Amino acid sequence: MGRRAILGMLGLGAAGIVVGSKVQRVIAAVLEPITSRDPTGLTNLIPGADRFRIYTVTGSLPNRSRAAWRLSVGGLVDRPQTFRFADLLDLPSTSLTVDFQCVTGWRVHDVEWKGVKLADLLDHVGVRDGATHLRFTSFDGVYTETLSLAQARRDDVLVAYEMLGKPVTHQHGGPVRMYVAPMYGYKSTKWLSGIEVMDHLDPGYWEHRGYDVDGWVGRSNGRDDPPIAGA
Ligand SMILES: Nc1nc2c(c(=O)[nH]1)N[C@H]1C(S)=C(S)[C@@H](COP(=O)(O)O)O[C@H]1N2
Ligand SMILES: [Mo]
Repeated sequence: MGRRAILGMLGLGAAGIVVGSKVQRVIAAVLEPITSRDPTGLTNLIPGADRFRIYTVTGSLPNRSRAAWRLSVGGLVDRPQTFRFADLLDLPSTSLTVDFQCVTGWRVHDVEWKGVKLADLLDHVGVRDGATHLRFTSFDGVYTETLSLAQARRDDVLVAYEMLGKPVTHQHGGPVRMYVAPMYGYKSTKWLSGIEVMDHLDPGYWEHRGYDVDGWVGRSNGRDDPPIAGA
């Protein structure tokens, strides 16, 4: 890789880093492009203490308390609702321990997640006939994602409020983020604030930038590995 390319990436990497030492900045900016096959999250990444990298496409890490957090669920549903954090706790909780994998190649094994199955939340509001897709929005104001209704109803898709055995931190997209276990990390919207049930597909942030809408681990974005057991 040419010096110019590395310098360019350094500039790109450093631009969005909002916490961490100078040394971490350099490590993040230099190692990531070299070990990656693609640029998801290349801008705005911070090596986390828990083996995750912290991604934010906006260059900042929104911080909202559980008390201030709201999730609006609307579109093709019988009972549109703005959920407060306590409303989530009223729904049955589900726990999963599975790997987390970013499409750029890093993986964290055996991450504990807890939250509400998206399927349970959808049953609570009642999905109307004609619905085919969901669109997720973030209170970072920029990020979007999508799932088909069938994907959204899987048992391993959570509206998550605990991660790594504790409340989802604001760096990781708390107080509430999506966790779509069978797909690459970009499908799991951080700082979740909206879910709209729709009758068509509206591709998400990274999908407008070339990533597969169906982001199955091992079976998308040019990967032909067998899917990871349990993921
Ligand atoms: N709002 C928002 N959600 C996001 C992202 C982002 O930049 N902004 N990055 C995605 C990507 S590419 C990955 S791999 C994971 C990273 O989660 P982490 O920052 O908790 O490690 O979040 C996903 N969800
Ligand atoms: Mo990612």
